[in-house]
Amino acid sequence: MTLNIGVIGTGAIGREHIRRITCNLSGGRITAVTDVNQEAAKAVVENFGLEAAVFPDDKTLLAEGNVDAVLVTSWGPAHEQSVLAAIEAGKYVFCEKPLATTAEGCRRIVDAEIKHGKRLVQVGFMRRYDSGYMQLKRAIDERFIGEPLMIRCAHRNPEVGEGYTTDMAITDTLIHEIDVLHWLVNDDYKSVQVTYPKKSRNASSHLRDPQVVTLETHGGILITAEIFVNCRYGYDIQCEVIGEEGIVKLPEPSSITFRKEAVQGTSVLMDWKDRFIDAYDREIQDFINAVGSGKEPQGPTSWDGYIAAVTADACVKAQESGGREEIELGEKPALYEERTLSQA
Ligand code: NAI
Ligand code: NAD
Ligand code: ISE
Repeated sequence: MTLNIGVIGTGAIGREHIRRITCNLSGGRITAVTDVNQEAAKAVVENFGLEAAVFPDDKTLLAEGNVDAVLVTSWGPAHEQSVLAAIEAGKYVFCEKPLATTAEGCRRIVDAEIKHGKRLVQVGFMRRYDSGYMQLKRAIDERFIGEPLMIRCAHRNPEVGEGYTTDMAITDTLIHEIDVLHWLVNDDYKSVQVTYPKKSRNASSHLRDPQVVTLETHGGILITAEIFVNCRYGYDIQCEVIGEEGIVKLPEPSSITFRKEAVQGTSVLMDWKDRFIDAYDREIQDFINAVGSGKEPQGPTSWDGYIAAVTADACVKAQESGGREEIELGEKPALYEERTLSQA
């Protein structure tokens, strides 16, 4: 069966996902689109030659569109409303991070899904589908380095726009580490502290950049994550796990080495679209495969979106207080307990 998909938000990543579903992946087609900028939505239909209807808003798309599932790729503050409307309409949803911009908003989504009685939502934490992170996960699960003790990571962007604010280093950027690291080590966060090194002159006047976030897990693992969004030289994601019996490190994206004009080197990628291109392909294909055969989505859940939001809230509080802030998650609802594909 071909899954009919509606897209809510046809900006940068909305267009990327439409491109991959239309040109690269199998089992899905775009049948409906909407964007607050109606011209952007119309342009997408034209540019990709889609046989898709353009709707004025998410509610109309859900009510009148020929859709089995929707992708929510609008900007973060609009996600909650669209995801709640999709759950109410009983449609599967792939929602880009963040699931909602507040923990309360994520909790409303979790509660709506529990009321519906079945998981419908997958959150776009694509790093879990990246082959490098998958290799790290396998090594840790197989106890290749014994017990993990520390994690050192860095999330660097070449530059950000004027609209990027200090809290976005957490809610927009670190949110990927927040999701992938607790998954990697099967542990929950306990506390966080944020410190600010010397500020880069390339950062806008209102932005603290870089920042160092120190997270501690209940199991005692200490994580230091550097966020540096005006590093200029590239889009660079680093992760090193230090264990009792060895160290495992995220592989660099594969690339030719060159010798030219007295330099021996390797290029560094500049864009998130390229760095995680395979992971985006895999996460969306996995979503299509599961829901296209009537199964619950198998990727990061609404509860994972909630964990990320609660943790991000504590990180933002720690940015402001300068002190150590506690992270309290509450009990995981039964709907989100681990299960195999055949049980879903
Ligand atoms: P964008 O600004 O390029 O696109 C967002 C689009 O959504 C715009 O066209 C806007 O008009 C539209 N929009 C906003 N609210 C809407 C609503 N209520 N209904 C319909 N359309 C709406 O933003 P971008 O970069 O595409 O980011 C979108 C989302 O994707 C964000 O949540 C962002 O965090 C996430 N993202 C995820 C990445 C990842 O690595 N997983 C990378 C980049 C973005
Ligand atoms: P964007 O600004 O390019 O696109 C956002 C689009 O949403 C715009 O076209 C805008 O008009 C539209 N929009 C805004 N409010 C809307 C609404 N209420 N209804 C319909 N459309 C609306 O942004 P983007 O870079 O594509 O990011 C979109 C989302 O994707 C964000 O949540 C972002 O965090 C996420 N994102 C994730 C990754 C990732 O690595 N997973 C990378 C980039 C962006
Ligand atoms: C963007 O929204 C992403 O998700 C990228 O992966 C991240 O590197 C960037 O900092 C965010 O703004």
